[in-house]
Amino acid sequence: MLEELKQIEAEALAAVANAADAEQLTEIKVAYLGKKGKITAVSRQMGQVSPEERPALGAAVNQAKGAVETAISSRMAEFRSAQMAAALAEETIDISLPGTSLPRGSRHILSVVQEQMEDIFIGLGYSIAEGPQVEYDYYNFEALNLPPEHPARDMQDSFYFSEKMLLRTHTSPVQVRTMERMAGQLPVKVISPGVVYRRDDDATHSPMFHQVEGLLIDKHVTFADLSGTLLEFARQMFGEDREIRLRPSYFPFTEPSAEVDISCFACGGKGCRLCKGSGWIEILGSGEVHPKVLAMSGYDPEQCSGFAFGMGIERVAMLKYGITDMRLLFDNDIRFLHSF
Ligand code: 2U9
Repeated sequence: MLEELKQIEAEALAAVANAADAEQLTEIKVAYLGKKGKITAVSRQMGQVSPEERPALGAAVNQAKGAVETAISSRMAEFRSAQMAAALAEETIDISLPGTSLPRGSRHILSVVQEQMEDIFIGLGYSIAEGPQVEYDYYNFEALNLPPEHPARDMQDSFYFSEKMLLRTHTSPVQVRTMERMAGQLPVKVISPGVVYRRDDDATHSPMFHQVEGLLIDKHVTFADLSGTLLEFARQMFGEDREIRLRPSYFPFTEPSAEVDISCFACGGKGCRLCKGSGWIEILGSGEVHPKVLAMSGYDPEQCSGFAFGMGIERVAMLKYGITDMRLLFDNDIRFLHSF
């Protein structure tokens, strides 16, 4: 049987050496080492051999298997590298051809406008403050002097999680938290950009929108500082020949309060469709921080004063880019988003 095995091995090695391609090699592998292969058949006859001869035959079968396997793998590697060399010889790459261009994304117009606004206030020495979107009733309302019966506190107008927690309706709580953290130190000079939530939904209101609010507290901060700051903002945002107009208004957290209009950048103030003939466009709300609001967060209204303002980023973006429906900003239609 040993003799027969030697012969089979020699036959297999010769076949491997003569194989013309990878397919033939695979056939050879099956014919000698497969389930019904010749070497496998010899190992199956182990039972018929005397116990004394068995170890020698076992070793010989393993040796023959190993030798044939090694020969097949090395021949297979030869075929593979020849195949690769042929493919490479055939392939020509013209490196002067233009590459395949990948579609490029663009930044959302709201992010662009938010960053423009941030840059203007950073230039005026403000820092950016951020805070949670899920807020305590205390920071969102109470610390801002909104009385318990104020309509904004109604379930109809705000999104509540519980009696004490809600989605912030403005970014003012970020400024309250900043005042607490500053513990009476001066100056406080921050803007808080971010998303806010109100139960509103039509062409000019969305249940989720964005604001930039600002707060400056220091010694001797006056209404003139507020007016000068907002004029500078209006000119950087909407053009250097803008004027602003302040109209008396009311907010619980500021006293006195003012709505701020900018001279229309479409007609220069003469009156047109954009400004509805008035020459002015309402852009933000503002005022001197209410003494109660200062005191509640650890600032002595006898020692310092402050101003605050707030505006909607969507409104600024819509005005600047002539967008007539706020919902377009949130529809995620790529044709709209790419158009800026
Ligand atoms: C503190 C004290 C006062 C922030 C202010 C406004 C006026 C205002 C609206 C503009 C359009 C909200 O997005 S909008 O609907 N905001 O008119 N916001 S004063 O006053 C503050 C903030 C924080 C501690």
